[in-house]
Amino acid sequence: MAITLGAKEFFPDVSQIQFEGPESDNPLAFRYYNPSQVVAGKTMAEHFKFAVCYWHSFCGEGNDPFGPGTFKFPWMSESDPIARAKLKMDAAFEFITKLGINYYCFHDVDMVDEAPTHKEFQKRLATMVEYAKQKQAESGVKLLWGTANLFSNPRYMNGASTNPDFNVVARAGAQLKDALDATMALDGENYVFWGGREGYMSLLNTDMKMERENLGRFLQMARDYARGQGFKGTFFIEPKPMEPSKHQYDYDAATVIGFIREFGLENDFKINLETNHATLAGHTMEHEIEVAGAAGMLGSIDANRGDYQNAWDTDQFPYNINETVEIMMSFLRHGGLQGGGVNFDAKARRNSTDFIDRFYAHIGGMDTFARALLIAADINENSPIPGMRAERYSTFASGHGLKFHNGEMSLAELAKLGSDNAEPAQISGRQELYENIVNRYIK
Ligand code: XUL
Ligand code: CO
Repeated sequence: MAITLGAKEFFPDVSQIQFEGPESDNPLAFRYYNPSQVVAGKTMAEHFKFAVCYWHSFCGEGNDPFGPGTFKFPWMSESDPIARAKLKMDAAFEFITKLGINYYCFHDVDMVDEAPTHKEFQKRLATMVEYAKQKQAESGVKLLWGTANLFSNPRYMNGASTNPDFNVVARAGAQLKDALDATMALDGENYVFWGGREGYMSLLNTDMKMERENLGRFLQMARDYARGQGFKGTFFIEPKPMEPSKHQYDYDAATVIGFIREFGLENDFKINLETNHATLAGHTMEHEIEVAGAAGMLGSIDANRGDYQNAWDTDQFPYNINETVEIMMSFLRHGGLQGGGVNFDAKARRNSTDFIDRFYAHIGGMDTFARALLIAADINENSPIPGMRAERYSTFASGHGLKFHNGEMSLAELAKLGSDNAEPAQISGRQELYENIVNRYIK
């Protein structure tokens, strides 16, 4: 069947978004994101590998628990599911290309509507994978990661791989295999597991040990299958503490690192951290980056932000410079992302009803990250902070401290030093001075 690519222009009022510098007053331009600019040894494009997510930008219509969607997508009037999915993909690739973004991410069911049977959905997905292959080749846009949506369909209400019914686990396996195949067919660079319902609502009816073990088996099977098919990319687990489950097994970075090691997944899996998931877990995003980075598992980022007054996953676009500077300081400290990129898992607000709002949202998010990168690199290269941090730990740089840190000291030796030495002098942590320096560099 012949495929007509990009026949219609969906956003004729928007041309290619360009870098125009901080003084520009053009709302459809970048002020800080200059893809070819080298910062801390890499271009901005290489540091970030920004990605547009299909689900928020091209599927979510803005419904919330109190009302239906407010967005009117131009392809919705098309009644045939494949024709509708192709129009949506045309619009998506035009949008991604006009933003100068090189990557996208999807769930299987974002590509095309679910079908009455699994076999029928397989056919639909295969058609859309072929179409996406051509759109990628035509535009140069690449797939950062694919994933299976194993949480929306009512069959997954008690979990997917952690479901108490093996029949549902098997159904999830069918969907997982197809999503892996789709990701590999599109040269996806990574594959993500976010388990929204891989947790529990009540411990009264839950065998947690069995469910966690089954989740581990499911991930091992995914790895073994994809590696057997020649997949070279990285698998990511995306932590989130709750929502939709009361408690999710992939609670936060520290929990996921333990899980990865417990189930022997450490050679193939890293972590995809999401800002609003970090804050739901009672952490900052920079805390999560430090935890993943220290374990060598800082793989990818789902960029968004929460709301300080609302304790749910609001998925707003990044906007806060101070917070993003701290994120980028941790990011640079750990040498950036391993395999992944910065995916905008973020949605325009329900009352931001025009498509242009999605352009503004991505431009703002990209500029927030770019500006924060510039500031963080400046702090690293020119401010007193790296020196102050090194000085703070200088007793471990040589002598007894180094011996202790390297594991070359017994407790008896440590205790003798502690007992023989005079009471340690009080040393200030100087937190307020650090904060003042960061603010001074936010220009
Ligand atoms: C949900 C979430 C997901 C994952 C992919 O909170 O972040 O969109 O990123 O399943
Ligand atoms: Co996410």
